[in-house]
Amino acid sequence: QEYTLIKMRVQELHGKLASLAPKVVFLIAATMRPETMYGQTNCWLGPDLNYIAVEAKNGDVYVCTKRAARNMAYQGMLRVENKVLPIVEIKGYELMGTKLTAPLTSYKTIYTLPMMTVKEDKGTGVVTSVPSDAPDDFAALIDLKNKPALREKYGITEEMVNVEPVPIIDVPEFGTLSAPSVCQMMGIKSQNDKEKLVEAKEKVYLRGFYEGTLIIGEFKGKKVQEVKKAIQEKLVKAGEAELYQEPEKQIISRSG
Ligand code: ZZB
Repeated sequence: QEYTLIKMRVQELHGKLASLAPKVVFLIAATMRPETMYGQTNCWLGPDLNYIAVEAKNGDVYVCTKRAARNMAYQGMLRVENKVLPIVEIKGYELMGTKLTAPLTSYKTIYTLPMMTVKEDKGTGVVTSVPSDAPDDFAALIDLKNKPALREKYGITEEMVNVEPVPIIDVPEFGTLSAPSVCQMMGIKSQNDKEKLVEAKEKVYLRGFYEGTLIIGEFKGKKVQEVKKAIQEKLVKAGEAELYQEPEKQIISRSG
């Protein structure tokens, strides 16, 4: 599994992250869809997951799960190789509402928000949200917009969820907002509609990849299939992303 790791820069270091100043700190999101970064509206963290901050090769600080940090250490992405030295340990809920700067998106600031289905054992435990093209993201965002109690629980303000899906890819039949259209067609109203969301994701994923055309950015008018690699390379060259491999299966040690 090859992921593109998207570097989302933390704008202000608060709470447990304050001790990291003056270092530059990034939340590191793992994606299979670098071409959708034009449509990022927020970043998802699992509120109850454990995250750590580790020193990257160039002295910056990366925040992700310990499991992902270990993989990064073995891939030579961290200052210290082959082992994990956490500088800070922090729970997802302690990072909610963090302001981030992310590449390619038109939103100058995006916020970290809670998503209950973020998996600890996949990617980095940090997920970039593209509600235009990912039904899971669209459903989770709707929940936060519709449920004040959910926002309050995690200290999320209305301003933080005041974002709309951005049309970035045109898909035959689904239009330029595939995830919202498919969610509407299937009657998906919340992230709790789990079975329907699996089906929606499959539909949107396949059609978006094979038949989608970008309608934004320097590759506007090109097929997703043809430009995915170029967008990934462009992000890596600009220092805004890194490549990361994930072993298919691995033994997860509890001690770390
Ligand atoms: C941006 C994006 C845009 C994504 C999209 C999907 C879609 P897969 O193919 O099943 O392996 N993801 C990454 N890590 C996690 C995690 N720890 N927990 C939950 N979700 C995670 O899924 C890879 C995708 O799952 C990644 O790509 C990421 O969301 C999410 F338009 O990043 B994606 C129809 C899907 N569209």
